[in-house]
Amino acid sequence: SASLSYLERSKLHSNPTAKAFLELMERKKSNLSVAADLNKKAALIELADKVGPYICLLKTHIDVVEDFDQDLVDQLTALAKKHDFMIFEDRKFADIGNTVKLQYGSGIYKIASWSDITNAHMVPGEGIVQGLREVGLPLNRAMLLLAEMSSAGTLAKGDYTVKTVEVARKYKDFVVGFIAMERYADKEGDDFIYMTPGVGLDQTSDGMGQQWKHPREVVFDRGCDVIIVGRGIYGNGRDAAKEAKRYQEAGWNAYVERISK
Ligand code: UP6
Repeated sequence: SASLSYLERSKLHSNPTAKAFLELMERKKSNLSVAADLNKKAALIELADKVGPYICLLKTHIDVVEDFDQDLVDQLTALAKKHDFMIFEDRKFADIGNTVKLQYGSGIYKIASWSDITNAHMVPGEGIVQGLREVGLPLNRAMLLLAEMSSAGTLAKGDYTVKTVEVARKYKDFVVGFIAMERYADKEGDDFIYMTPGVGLDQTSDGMGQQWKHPREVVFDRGCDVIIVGRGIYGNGRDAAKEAKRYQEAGWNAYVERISK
C-alpha cells in the first residue's frame, strides 16, 4: 500500500484513531512527528505550540517532564485541537499484560486518558498487546509495535521483526502500525502505518548510538509513512518553527514523489 495516498489508506482501517490520523495527514499535508524530548512543562508547551502548524503528531516522553501535572495534559490536548495534530506517548511498554494494563491506564500519567497512540516492545510476547488492547480499545486508542529501532546494535531485527509483524496482524483493530526502519512486504489485507525515528537533515549521529537518516531516504526509498524528528528541530538553539516547516516539506515532497511513482 506504499503507492496509495494517506486518504485512500484511511478507508482501509477499522481503528478510528488510524482512520482519523491518515485523514489528518492528508488534510494538513504533513507526515512529520516532532519528538518533544524536553524536561520542563513550559518548554514542552512552547515547542508544541510552535511546531503545531507543521506536524501531524506530537511524540512525547511524558516521564522526562520534571514538573508534570494534569494541566500539562490539558494544555497539550488543547494545542492538539488548536493546531489539528494527534498525540503519541512513546512509552515503549515492555512488561507482561497485567502490568502494562496498569501502567497504561493508571499511575501518575494515565496515558490512555490522553494519548491517541502509544507503543510497545514485543519482548514479553503477545500478552503485552492483549493487556494494552483491553484498556485502549474501549477508548478508541491505537498502538504501534516496535519492530525495529534506529540505534546502532539494536537487537530488534531478523526473526524478532518478522514475529512482531505476525502479532500485529492478529490484533489489527488495535495495532495499527510499527516503529520501523523500512516498510515490510504486505500480506493480503495489510495496511500498517510505518513511523520512523532517527531522521535528520544536518547530522548523521549523536555519538550515543542514534543514527539519523534523510527524510527522503525514509519516505521514498524505504517506504515509511511518518518521519519522527527531535533534535533536528529543537536542538542546538535551532528555530523550531522554521525547522519544522523544513522537515514538513522534505517529508511531504518525498511522499508525493512516492505515490506518483
Ligand atoms: N526513538 C528513537 N529510535 C527508536 C525508537 N524511538 O530514536 O528506535 C525515539 C527517541 C527519541 C526520538 O526516544 O524520542 O525517537 C528521536 O529523537 P532525535 O531525533 O532527537 O534523535
